This record gives sequence, C-alpha cells and structure tokens, in this order.
Amino acid sequence: MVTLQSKWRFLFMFLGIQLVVMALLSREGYHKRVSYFIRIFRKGEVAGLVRNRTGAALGGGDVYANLSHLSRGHGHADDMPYCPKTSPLIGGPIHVSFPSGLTLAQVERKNPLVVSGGRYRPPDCEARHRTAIIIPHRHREHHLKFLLYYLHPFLQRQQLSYGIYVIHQVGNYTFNRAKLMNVGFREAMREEDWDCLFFHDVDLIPEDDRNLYVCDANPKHAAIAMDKFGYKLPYKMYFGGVSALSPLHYLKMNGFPNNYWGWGGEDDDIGVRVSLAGMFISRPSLKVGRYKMIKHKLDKGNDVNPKRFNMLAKTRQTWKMDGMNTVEYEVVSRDYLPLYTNITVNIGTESGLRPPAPRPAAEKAAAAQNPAAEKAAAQKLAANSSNKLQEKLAVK
Ligand code: UD2
Ligand code: MN
Repeated sequence: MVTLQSKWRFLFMFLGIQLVVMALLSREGYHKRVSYFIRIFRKGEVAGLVRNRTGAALGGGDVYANLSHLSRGHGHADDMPYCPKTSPLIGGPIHVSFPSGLTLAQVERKNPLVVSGGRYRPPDCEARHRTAIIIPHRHREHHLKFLLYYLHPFLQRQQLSYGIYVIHQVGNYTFNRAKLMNVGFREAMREEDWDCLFFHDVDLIPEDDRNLYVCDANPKHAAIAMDKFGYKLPYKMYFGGVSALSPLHYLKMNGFPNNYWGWGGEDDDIGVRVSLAGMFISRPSLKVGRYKMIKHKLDKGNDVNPKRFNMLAKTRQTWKMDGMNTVEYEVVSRDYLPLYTNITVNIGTESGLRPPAPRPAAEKAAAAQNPAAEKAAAQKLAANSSNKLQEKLAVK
C-alpha cells in the first residue's frame, strides 16, 4: 500500500530532479543546452548508421558514410553553438583500399564543402580546433590523390576547421623532408592562427577516425601503429610518419633540422629535440593510431643519408643553432587549388639557396683546353664544399 508519507517523498524527488534539469539548462544558456541534447539523440542515429555500414564492410566502414547530411545550404553564422566535445560523426575503423582510376575531380565531387586551398569549417557548428596539415612532397601525385580522398572526410568527421598544405620541393636536388616542414610551418602560420599542425607523410592513410587530429599538451606522435611495422611501435623514441605540434611546441624546440638531406635520421632528430626542449612524446592508443602506408620504393633523389648517424650524435649541440631560426628558402609559387594549397619552394642545397655563380666564358674556354687542370679545380671545389659542411656540423 502507498502511504501518504511516501507519496510526498515521490513528489519532492520529482520536483528535485526538475530543479536540477532547469539549473543545467540555464547554466550555459538554454540554446546551447537544447542543441546539446538534440545532438545526443542524433548521435545514436549516426552511430547506428555507421555500425550498419561497417558491419557489411569487413575491416572498417566507408569514410564518407555519415557526411551526406551535411549540406552546403547552412552558411556559416557567427552565433553558432560550439561543436560538441566529441563529434557525433565519428565512426571508428575506416576501410582503406586504393582503387585504380580514382581522379582528383572525383575527390572534389565527394567533398562539396571544401573550399579553395583545401579549407573547411563545419557548416552547422563552431569548430573547437583549427588544424593545419603539412605534407612534404615531390613526385608523389599518385599518393597525394589517395591521401586527399581519405583525409578530407576523416577531418570533417572530427568537426575540425582545417586546411591542407602541400609543400613541394622544386628541382631535382636531394629531398629534404624536415626542412620542407619548417617551410610549411612558417607559410601556414602566416595565413592563419592555426592551433595545431600535423606533419604528415603523403603515403600514410589513417585507419580510425578516433585518432583525433588535434594537439595534446605535449608533441604527439600519431602514427604509432603502421601496417609496415606490424601495427606496433618500432622503437620507443620513434617519431616518423605523422606528428602533431602546437605552434608553441614547434618554436620551443626550434622547429625541425634543416640539414638532413636524403632519407633517414631527421625523424629521430626531431624526437630528440622534443626531449631536449623539456617536453614528452604523447601518443594515441595502438588501437586508434593505425595507418596504412601505400607501398613504394625509395625515390630517385632521396638516397639514404650516410651522415645521419654522425649528425644524430650531435643533436644536443646543434638543435638551438639549426632549425626555425635559420631556415632559408624562396617560395616559387603559391596556388589555392580546390583540395589543397600548393606551395612550391626552393630550399637550395647544403651550400645555400643559390647555386654557385657560373664562371666567366673565358675561364671555361681555358679549362676546356686543359682538362687536367679542370679536374683538379673540380676536386678542390668538392673538397671545399664538403669541408664547409663538416665545419658547419662541427660548429653545431
Ligand atoms: C620513413 C618515415 C618518414 C621519414 C622517412 C625518412 C614511416 C612511415 N615514415 O618513411 O616519416 O622519417 O622514413 O626520411 O616510417 N617524399 C616525397 N618525395 C620524395 C621523397 C619523399 O614526397 O621523393 C615525402 C613523402 O611525403 C614521403 C615522405 O617524404 O611520405 C617520407 O619519405 P618516404 O616515404 O620515401 O620514406 P619512408 O616510407 O621510409
Ligand atoms: Mn613512405
């Protein structure tokens, strides 16, 4: 039997709950709260949608699956509520494959909300994070196309405001990944006050959108689990592939080294810089920081750098003298393409930005008459420049 006393108790409890709900609603403004609750219900819907589709596709869902309801019509109003802390569009594992015949025009059509220069903002809420993606590049258009195909919807699902920058090294001189990153940092920050920069190999495709492209309190190594290393971290200090730094992190460690020409070493140097600058490496979980690398051979013009171990041994002496504070380059062109901003740049060689001035014609003719003297002169020049490099390294 229900007594009069217990009836009163229920009534008070009911009123109490109502008061708490009212207080919650009025705390951050009625409008924001209501849209928050609406989103919770929509989250269920979207998650269901993704689960349905992922269920069908073994090894992850279609990266474009839950973006179709975002429409161009919204416009971007100033009084929009912030996006929720966790995006309701996130779906987890992504199915990654590389179908032949994909074109950039198709990628454009699949991303109608991306605007000139490869920029995007969520159409229905104010993004909580602004992330720039920096991709060092030369002669990898084929990989770039696949990366763009996956990265655009991946970032949209995370409700980020973002921009994609491709930093293209001009000419055929030895490739320099880390120096291109320094260029990317400066050029991207010149355009917008990004709060996080992702330094991204062109051939790495993220396989789980819970791997958030936002910065942590410490520099983040995002590519913790790659197929090429059996989805495990190859060694503790590994910092290659994809990493994320805030502008403050980047400047604190004086950016990346400029003097690693060719393949290898620069990623370890960067890892060491993080700790020399008093920071730690943060990482997502192995379950989430998964990447597929598009298979490739070592590129022409990116031979293994034989000096890398010697240079690495000196990072402690060199990091403050070589990096963001000394980077020199010339922007050749800047193009705002539909899916990315392309910055073509001359980063020079070990001996500077410009090739040595051509010798006067008379001197050349004399050399042609005397090949032995020409050979001796060439040897002297080579010895000089390698001495210069050695000196440079020794100073650092
Ligand atoms: C590893 C690291 C990479 C870097 C490199 C050593 C992984 C997944 N990545 O990559 O972060 O430390 O070793 O330098 O382990 N690139 C071009 N054109 C070229 C050469 C390079 O665009 O001609 C760019 C491109 O973005 C590429 C990146 O540089 O992804 C790294 O070069 P890689 O892919 O040839 O080297 P890899 O896979 O051994
Ligand atoms: Mn690679």
